[in-house]
Amino acid sequence: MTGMFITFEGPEGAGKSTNLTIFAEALARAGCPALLTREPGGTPVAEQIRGVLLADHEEPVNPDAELLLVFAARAQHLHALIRPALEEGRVVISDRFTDATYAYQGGGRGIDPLRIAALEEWVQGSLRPDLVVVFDVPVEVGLERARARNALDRFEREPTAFFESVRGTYLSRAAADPTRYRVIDASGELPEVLERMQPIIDEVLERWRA
Ligand code: T5A
Repeated sequence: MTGMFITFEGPEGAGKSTNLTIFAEALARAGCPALLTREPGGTPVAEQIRGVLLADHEEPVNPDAELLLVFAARAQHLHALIRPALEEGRVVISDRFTDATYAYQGGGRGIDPLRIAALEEWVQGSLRPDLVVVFDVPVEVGLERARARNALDRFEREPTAFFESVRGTYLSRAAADPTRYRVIDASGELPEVLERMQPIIDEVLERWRA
């Protein structure tokens, strides 16, 4: 692998998608065009799995089924999009990746992280993001933003305790590996958040040029 793999993470409404676009525009202006993608999804087949994951169903979705669907989508995404792009030396930025599985299926649903780690090893081998940017926001602030934007999906209707656990998992994973994780306080107005993101843009450009 010769490219650079960056993921954007955080609880609902943290502003990942908004900031990802701005981040990528800044890289492109500096001559570093990145491939943008998202999870669940990123390829036609994986997007269909995303549809199943986010939709409402009359039948309750079993947490193990949810976990396996997430990794099925990821296997396809890695095979058809991420690995080929990294092999071409590209910078790939994904709106969510496996940290979201630890946060939502692990922290939120209570699945043993060792089971997630086993699937991570199976589907990804040794591939891990080079950089994980965690947008941190108090749960209520993020949910308020998500509510203001559109109708809530299956995950967004979970209770507050679920999202507290999601947030806590992100923060503890980031604290355990400061070389790969960067946490951004995403609670302020957009210009403030952008200012906090600038050192990370500079860092990525420096690593890319090296
Ligand atoms: N999931 C995903 C799992 O359970 N397991 C997994 O392994 C994976 C990969 C994906 C769902 O799938 C789950 C997690 C998710 O619930 P999604 O629709 O992609 O669903 O959900 P999110 O990734 O959470 O996307 P959101 O769009 O909800 O959140 P974002 O991207 O963090 O927020 P964004 O940028 O869309 O902003 C939300 C709103 O806030 C405004 C924006 O304009 C927008 O309206 N905003 C701000 N407002 C004020 N101040 C700021 N600083 C703002 N920043 C953004």
